[in-house]
Amino acid sequence: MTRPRRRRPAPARRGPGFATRAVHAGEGSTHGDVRPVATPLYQTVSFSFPSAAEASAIAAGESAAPWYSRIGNPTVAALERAIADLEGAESAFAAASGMGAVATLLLANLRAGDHVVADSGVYGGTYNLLRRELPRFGVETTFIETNDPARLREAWRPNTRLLYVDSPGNPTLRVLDLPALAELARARGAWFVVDNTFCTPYLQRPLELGAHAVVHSATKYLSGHGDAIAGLVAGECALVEPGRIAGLREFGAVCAPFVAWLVERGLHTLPLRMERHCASALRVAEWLESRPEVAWVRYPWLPSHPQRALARRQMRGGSGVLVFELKGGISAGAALLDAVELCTHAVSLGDTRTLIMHPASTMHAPTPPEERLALGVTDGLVRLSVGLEDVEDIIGDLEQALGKARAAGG
Ligand code: 4LM
Repeated sequence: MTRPRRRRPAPARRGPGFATRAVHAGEGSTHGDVRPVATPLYQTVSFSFPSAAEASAIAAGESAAPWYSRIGNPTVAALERAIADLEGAESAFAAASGMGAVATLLLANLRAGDHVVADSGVYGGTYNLLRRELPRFGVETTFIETNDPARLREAWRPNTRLLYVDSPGNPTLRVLDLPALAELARARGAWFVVDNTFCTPYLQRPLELGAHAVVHSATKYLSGHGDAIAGLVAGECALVEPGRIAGLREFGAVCAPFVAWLVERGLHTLPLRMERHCASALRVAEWLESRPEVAWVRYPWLPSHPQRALARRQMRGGSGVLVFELKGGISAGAALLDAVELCTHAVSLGDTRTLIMHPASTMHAPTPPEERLALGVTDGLVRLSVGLEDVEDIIGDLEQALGKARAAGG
């Protein structure tokens, strides 16, 4: 009699990996008997009601069937499903832009008398919304460097309902201790919201580190090709659903179906693109740091980054954005921007193309200089979003541009 062979224990089952989910998470749209492989584009305003009785049920919310694209559209829903999956969120909603997402989330969840603590490294548009617009509705914000526990304690008030940060900050690239901030916000009964635009869920998952919601300018890495403006919020239902239901219906900053289609398609290649952005940005950052014309470079994966150890704990890579300042200050920076040929002098980031820009004279131009400096945006700071071109060509272009800037006396 042969002894039964001992079976090897089955390998522990784990769910599909990130790249698999990036390709498949948006699937599930069907149209009658037709079973499209790619996400179908429902470029329609309304959906006809099958009968009067069903029309009433649909309008009353008793059925999930779509009926009007401001309230729900299957192409937009595919994108929402995909980002919720990739961020590990209960729920998600898509909006017309990153700012549409931020504004919808905040307006749907805050009320007059509430107080927000925000990191001073938040994106300029978010800063303006919190600093200049929301006070008209009775919502005050205190901006601080949230990595400083003493300042954080000092800024906190009994009515602080929300802690809002970007990590890494735009354009300071300051990295924040997300688990520590989550613990503090949760202990004090406040929401913790993280703008995850720079990292995407491929490099950083704030919800797993304790955040209640993440915000994205999907305009950037998620869509990835510089041809779509969109925003996303993903997180706990308690925070996301008011944004989706009241926020989008009444405030109306919905994502257009074609844009949602582009972003969802972009997600399929997100892991590949992010790997390349990270590898090339690190090479460019190291090269810039070795140049005599450069005063300093900041990139989360450089040993010289002040929060390098923290970045390596909570991020999988440094992403594609770096900032630097030339020794010749603002005039040298301007000469550099005029001299680049391959790099495109434009705002935005996360594009296939390498984009270079000067925040003090563009994004932060409306901010008074002393306020801007307090946000870490120095006069000569240049921001580079490293694209998907051959890295030798990007470095070659910067080299020739630095040469021209030097010749111009910068
Ligand atoms: C830029 N950024 O930096 P929409 N959150 C972050 C951002 O960088 C942005 C937004 C939200 C830039 C735009 C000109 C971290 C935008 C706002 O632009 O509304 O999709 O995202 O160059």
